[in-house]
Amino acid sequence: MPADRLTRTAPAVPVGIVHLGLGAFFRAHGAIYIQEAMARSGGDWGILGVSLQSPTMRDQLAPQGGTYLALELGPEGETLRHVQSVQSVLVARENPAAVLEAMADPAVRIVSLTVTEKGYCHAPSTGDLNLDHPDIVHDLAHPLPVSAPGFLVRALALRHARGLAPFSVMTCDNLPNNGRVVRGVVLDLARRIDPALADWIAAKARFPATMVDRIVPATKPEDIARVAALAGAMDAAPVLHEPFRQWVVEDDFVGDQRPDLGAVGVQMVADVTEYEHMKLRMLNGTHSSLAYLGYLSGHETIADCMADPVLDRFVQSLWSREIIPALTPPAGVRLQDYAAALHARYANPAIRHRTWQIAMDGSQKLPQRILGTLRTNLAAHRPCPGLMLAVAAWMVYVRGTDLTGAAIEVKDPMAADLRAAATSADPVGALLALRAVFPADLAPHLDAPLRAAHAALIQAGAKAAMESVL
Ligand code: CS2
Repeated sequence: MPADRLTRTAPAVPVGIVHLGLGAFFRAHGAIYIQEAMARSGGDWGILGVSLQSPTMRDQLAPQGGTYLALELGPEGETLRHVQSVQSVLVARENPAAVLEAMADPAVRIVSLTVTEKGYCHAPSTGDLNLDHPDIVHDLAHPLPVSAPGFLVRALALRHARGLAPFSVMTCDNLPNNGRVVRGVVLDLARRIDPALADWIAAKARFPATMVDRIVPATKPEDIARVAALAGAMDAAPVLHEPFRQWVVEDDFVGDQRPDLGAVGVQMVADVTEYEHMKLRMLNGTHSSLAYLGYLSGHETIADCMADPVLDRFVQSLWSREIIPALTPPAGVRLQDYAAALHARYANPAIRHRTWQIAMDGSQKLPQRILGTLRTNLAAHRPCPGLMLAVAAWMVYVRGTDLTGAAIEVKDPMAADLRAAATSADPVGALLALRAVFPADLAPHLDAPLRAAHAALIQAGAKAAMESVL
């Protein structure tokens, strides 16, 4: 491995954005767009990254001046980029006061977030703030927060007290109406701390919704060696990603202050809803379906799933028979073309995106990815055996043992409750009773089809069950 450590080569840019949740996805998506927007149109939009929990990212990036390499993996070739838009990284657990001060800096006009679905501390089935969440209980009682909503509220409180304008809160997580969700949790928390603060935030802050898309598998140890060999310099935290990218952003920022994203291919729109539905249901909905059914069929990655003719036909049938008929396309988009493009992206053999990684946090993902489509189809009396099988596969997966009895490491904030329900005498009934996942009005309609799908999986196995619905 080369001995030289990657270093910053471009001058530092003053910080205009604080980003909460500096994971691989944002570094391979938003940070690259923002770098391009500054190169094209200027502006002091340097990014200060914040890791909410772990010091790892800071420890990896600090010796590299915040910079890192992004390796684009196309079916026909690779492109390496040096990303330098992140200026430095703070660790919230270590020094929450420093993070609040950074967010209260008058030069900061945007706080963006990729904190994953569970980071919003809401009930996925309703979008409401979960007041029993331990981090929210903590943040109501202490001025130095631990949760993302807590940081947003306490930083906005500092700005309010100092007579500054609020920042725009730009969520980049895979949630439907993500702008509305983050606005809702922030206002709810703020109102319980100081009603006048909540009124000010409601009147003056902005929460543009966004739809984000790029497939970015978690970086593996062998990737680090490969990128170092390509670059001739050691990067402790490279990101690997597919060529495709899309970002649709509601153009609603405090004082119109934002990087010139429109100049670098970001779609700036008045309403992102139809794009979000399309992406969450067509991409993430099939990703999760392939994750559970693919894992139970013994496949390690999405590309492996697509090389299996049964899963390939299954996912195409999900799109054409169950998901597309239940969607309203954004203006000018043909959903059949969107599905064909997804199919090619999934099949990209250079992207090793593990089914296990996508299967993570299913309790937070199923409502917006799959249950919304099921609801629309039930109302239209349209059968959806494939998506029922996907939900049933999740019900098997969260037992913590696959269909052969081998152990699965289930990662989910509700893992203990899921396992207890999934291993009870009535797994389907007990899981359907979890109101954080299944809304009360939907659950009874899912009962019979899910029992049938669950039984088919256990009796016939994942592949035979999928074949039976094709
Ligand atoms: C994936 C997403 O891990 C997951 O749940 O479905 O991260 C997916 O790769 C991205 O949303 C693609 O834009």
